[in-house]
Amino acid sequence: MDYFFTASMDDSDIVIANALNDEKERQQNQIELIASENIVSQSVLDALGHQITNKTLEGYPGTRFHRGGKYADIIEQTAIDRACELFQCDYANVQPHSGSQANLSVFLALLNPGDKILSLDLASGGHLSHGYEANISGQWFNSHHYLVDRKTGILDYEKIELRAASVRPKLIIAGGSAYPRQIDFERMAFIAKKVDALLLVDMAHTAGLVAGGVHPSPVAHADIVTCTTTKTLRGPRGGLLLSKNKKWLKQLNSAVFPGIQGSLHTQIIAAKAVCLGEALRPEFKLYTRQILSNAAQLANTLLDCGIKLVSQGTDTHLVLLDLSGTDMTGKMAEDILESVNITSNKNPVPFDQKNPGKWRGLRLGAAAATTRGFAEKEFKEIGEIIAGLLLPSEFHENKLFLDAKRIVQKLCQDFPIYQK
Ligand code: DSN
Repeated sequence: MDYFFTASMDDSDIVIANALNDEKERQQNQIELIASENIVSQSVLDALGHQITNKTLEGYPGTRFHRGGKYADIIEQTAIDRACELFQCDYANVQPHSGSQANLSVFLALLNPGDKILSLDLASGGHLSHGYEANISGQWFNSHHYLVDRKTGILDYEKIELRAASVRPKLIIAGGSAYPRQIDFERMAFIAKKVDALLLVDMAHTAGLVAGGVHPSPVAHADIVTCTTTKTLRGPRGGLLLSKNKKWLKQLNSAVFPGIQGSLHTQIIAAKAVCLGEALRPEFKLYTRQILSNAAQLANTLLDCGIKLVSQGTDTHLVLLDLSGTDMTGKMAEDILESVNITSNKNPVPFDQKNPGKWRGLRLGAAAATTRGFAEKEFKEIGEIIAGLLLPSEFHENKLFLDAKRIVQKLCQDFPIYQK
């Protein structure tokens, strides 16, 4: 008997082998503009596919519940040390399986069911795991939200301060998944302190930019910082917990394990260690600088072509198109872009409707296409294509579509992700 199933996947599981090969081709031939995506290095992939996936471990390095963890301990401790060096903090937990799990463990560590939390409204750029009714955070906690300014699309700290004073939350959350501007973390910490609340910053989208030194770090200001390793940080799918000091170490570690998670995903922790090591290299700073420059180019091109943007631009990797006032919804826009091999996602704009089918926003991000080598010139071309396809045009529509498809194909061929 071949208990080991030694045959290659092509021979043993053609359904999954074909889907995986097709996915690789899709990535090669589409321009990825989903703001939460990136393209990981071969070393990250090697860690993800490593035999260490076979290892079961619970607990933390040095205090495990299973034997055989000598090498996994080296890996997890290295990931912790690198996270602390990269983000200049004294505490890191590298076990959360995702950003949402990282947030949930903060809630378990610091809150009791029914406590009040105050976070950025979803349509203003917040995140489901920050107190939305569809998420456990909205079901177990008494959640309230603050908004961006209706006119500027930018956070109004005086209004946040007033809201905090009236809600008196136990926890304030800053950060989200579709706010294109920098957040004044010092001001948010001041507001939290004034009402005796703790401050959690979720820097899932900007962690790589913070690591690269091109975006202010929340670490010195927040009680706890969470992030994913996936997006601008260019690592595996997973989360991190960070804190400037060890004040919450016991509560946070116990909240992750055994609070909400069981055994480690050892292969993911190895991949996190690799990505954190990559982010410590000088080239990563250059990479993050290029992301910002590319996103600014994309935003300026779209504005020049007459597309409205939430907050009129960006300070980050993220650009949010505001299609209100046109006949187009975000869903229609993502369909059109996908038809020419540009991948994006619909998103609410501030004060948008609740129904995702009617959202008026389209979210774009520059991190993945920057990884494949695109610079300002290519982002200008992409911006012009997007504007041409989304704005009413005097050109013959079919020609516009065919030209866009041809340009995208050429860009993908000129900047391959994978060698054949
Ligand atoms: N939070 C989701 C996003 O921003 O797309 C997934 O990471």
